[in-house]
Amino acid sequence: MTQSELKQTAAIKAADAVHNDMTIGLGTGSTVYYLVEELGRRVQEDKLQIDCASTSKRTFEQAQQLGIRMHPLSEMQTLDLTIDGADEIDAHFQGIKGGGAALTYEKIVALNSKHNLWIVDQTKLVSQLGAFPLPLEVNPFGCQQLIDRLTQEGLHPKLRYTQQKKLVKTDMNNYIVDLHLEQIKHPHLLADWLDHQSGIIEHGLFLDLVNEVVVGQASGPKVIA
Ligand code: ABF
Repeated sequence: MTQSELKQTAAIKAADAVHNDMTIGLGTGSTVYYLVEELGRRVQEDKLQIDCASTSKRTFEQAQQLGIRMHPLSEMQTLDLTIDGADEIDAHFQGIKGGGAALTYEKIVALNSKHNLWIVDQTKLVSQLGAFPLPLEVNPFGCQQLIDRLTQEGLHPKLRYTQQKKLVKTDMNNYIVDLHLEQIKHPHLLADWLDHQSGIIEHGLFLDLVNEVVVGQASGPKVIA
């Protein structure tokens, strides 16, 4: 099976956790794309009744076009369930997210959800976090000074650009800086340091947040809780 097919199997399996009258947080990324497609099908064909909030404009637009009832997060109570993707997940269910430049809204939605479920293909499962560059959403104001400070700390920061060599902008029009760390031995210590750096709006360490992971694999999707 291709990586896309593995993602799709995980997404369709995760859709089974969505039932009538639930409030759902919809994540961002190519795996979640398949989830939204499947939920849209169930809304249209099976008359699934759900109310959703999104972690990005692109997910909001995709879901709305499929007839899924979408709301601003601020109009919702704590969400019953949020389903999102991830870039890395270790054995302790700690994760890195933000490859899709939506990490700030993703963390806000995750923190306002009773249950968080991640859908991934098996390549996302790692023994130690850090091979995937750790995304930071940063304020454009003073960004270069922040990058210089991160460099002095030995964190190997790089501004993220598109393939067309344009600066990546988040839905809030901020920049993304990726930390090329190779390995993160103490994610909680790093997260705490990053949380106290002016100019960093959010980091991609999602720690002690996810409750359940659905992994797309050739032998069929596997639920890990
Ligand atoms: C999003 O899902 C991001 O946090 C993460 O980068 C992405 C995973 O990418 P994909 O599902 O496209 O592999 O939540």
